[in-house]
Amino acid sequence: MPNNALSESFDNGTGALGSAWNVDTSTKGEVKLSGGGAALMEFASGKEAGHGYGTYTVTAKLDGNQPGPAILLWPGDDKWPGQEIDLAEITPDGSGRHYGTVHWNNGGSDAYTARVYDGVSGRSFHDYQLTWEPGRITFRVDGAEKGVVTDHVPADFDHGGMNNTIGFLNNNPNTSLTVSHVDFKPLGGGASAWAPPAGQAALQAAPAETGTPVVPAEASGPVDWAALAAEVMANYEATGSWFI
Ligand SMILES: [Ca+2]
Repeated sequence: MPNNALSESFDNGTGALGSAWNVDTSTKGEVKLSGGGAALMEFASGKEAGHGYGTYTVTAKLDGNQPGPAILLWPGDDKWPGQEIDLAEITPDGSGRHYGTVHWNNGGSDAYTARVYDGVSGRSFHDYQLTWEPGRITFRVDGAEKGVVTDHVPADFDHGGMNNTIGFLNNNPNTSLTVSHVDFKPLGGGASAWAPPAGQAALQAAPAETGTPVVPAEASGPVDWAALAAEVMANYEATGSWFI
């Protein structure tokens, strides 16, 4: 599968994202994931599935101040621990802060580095953006740079590595994730023609800054999607299908 551009407005249900579980499509133009287990994802059918180098922009609203919602790029081969890259999750410290991560398989164990999106509040729509290019992943929110990762950046399928599929999860009854648009432009494909609708994600005049790496205090517990990913894998191994 080529590294195709994607623009999904959710005007027709879950649209281009083919694997859905407990997704509320009752509001035209958006999808909502809430409750203890909901997921929406492109099919992770192999290393060439999904997308590679380029810019991913997701207009979404995260509600809650506990881990639960995730905007993520799941490994194309559906194997975890592995090449998971997350555009947005909520920190486990009760602050309601959002952060992005780059995961890798460290000899069979999950390892990751995170960047906290300082100054970003939940309960309103933001444009969460990730640019994946050779040796560098840049996180932005509403156009403002929030962090850069240059270690453990994977190569995409076209460059000898693996692509990732776009996905959304929510696994906490106290949180929810509402997504109104997904846009992907391959690297070198030119500027995005799509602009967020007024009122959904007003650009914020936040200063550009580099996010703070999350250090072992947050790495000591089951932060992130380890438990969920294990469940995903158990289900996948049992049924051959991706679901939580
Ligand atoms: Ca929409």
